[in-house]
Amino acid sequence: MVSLSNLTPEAHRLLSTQTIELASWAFGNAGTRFKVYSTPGTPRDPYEKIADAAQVNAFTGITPRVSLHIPWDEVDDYGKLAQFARDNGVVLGNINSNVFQDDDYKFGSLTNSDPAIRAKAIDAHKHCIDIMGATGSDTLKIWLGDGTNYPGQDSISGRQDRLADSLAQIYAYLADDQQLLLEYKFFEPAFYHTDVPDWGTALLQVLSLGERATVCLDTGHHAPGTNVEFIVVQLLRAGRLGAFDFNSRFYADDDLMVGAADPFQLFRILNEIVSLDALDTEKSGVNFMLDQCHQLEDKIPGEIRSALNVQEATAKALLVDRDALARAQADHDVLGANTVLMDAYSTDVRPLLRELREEKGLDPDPYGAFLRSGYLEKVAAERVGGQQAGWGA
Ligand code: LRH
Ligand code: MN
Ligand code: MN
Repeated sequence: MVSLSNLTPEAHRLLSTQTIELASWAFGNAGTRFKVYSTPGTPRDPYEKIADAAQVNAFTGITPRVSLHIPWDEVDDYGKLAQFARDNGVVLGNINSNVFQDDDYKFGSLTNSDPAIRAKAIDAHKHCIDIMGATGSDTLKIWLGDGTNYPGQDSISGRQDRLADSLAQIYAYLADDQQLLLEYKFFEPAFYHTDVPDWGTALLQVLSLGERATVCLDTGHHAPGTNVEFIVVQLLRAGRLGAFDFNSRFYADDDLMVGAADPFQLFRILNEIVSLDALDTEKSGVNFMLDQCHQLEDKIPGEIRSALNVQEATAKALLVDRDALARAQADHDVLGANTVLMDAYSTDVRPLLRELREEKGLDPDPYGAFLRSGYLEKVAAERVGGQQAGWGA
């Protein structure tokens, strides 16, 4: 049975300081275009979403930041919201812009050929940057629904030009200590072409902006069969992997719990992160976040389970015998190298993680401890008419 003593001191430090950001919208009701189911006790406003996110942190000890989506989380006083977060033991993280739910953006937002609509979309991002000033967030995260449904509908090249110009205006509005993340997705809501469909497009766009612009990799945003860890390596090598949106998928952008559909892929991703020394966010600048929707399962337990899945995959990646792997690779020992990876992946790291939590004064079983805490029953009684995530209706 492995224990903490099987980790090197550096691996122990990395595991014990690992953090994962949570998305506020994960705590709202979610569904598909067919139906949004409600969960008793669903948050009714951004304050309640933050309170729920804080529960995940209280029990796991590894999720101290909450990402907001604007305008889903629009409030009058962001300083007050940030203080509320701090009072609950967390801080506000990235600010995500939303320019995909307004009728004006039907034919595009930052890519729109209508100057007035494009200006409105740029202003929406400046508004997000103003909010960052008030919350103390340092990162603006942009995902666009922009694209076309039919060949010939618009000029693909003209849209790239307008996108580059819009992003440059937004980037120029950032303070020197703020940064921009551009997230790509291969399709949906657009079905013929999407304006930022892949890591190559996102990378080209951020490279022309400046050093404080990087790419966000959402694990659910690729065509089936894509080797996601290869993309991780490419972006890290270019110094432009800014963040992950973790989730898992069986078909398209399913937004299921990370590590549920393909725990081996999660391990392979974290293995590359560890091997390229990018786990320490302070040093590498890579922010790890969950971007999930909990349609059937309870949201707080779903987020706890997901955070633990990331932690388990990380512990396994940290257990990979790097010297043995390097030797096997140098010897072209195909099966030997693969065995080193599979040995780590097959290790049951749960005892080690229980020890780590005890070391931090946490309950070794965060999932069970939360269920026993009575919080779900309390909010179900207190909150009536919970909010939809703003997503998937
Ligand atoms: C787009 C996306 C993006 C949005 C979130 C709600 O599919 O992954 O990150 O902000 O979903
Ligand atoms: Mn995402
Ligand atoms: Mn998505």
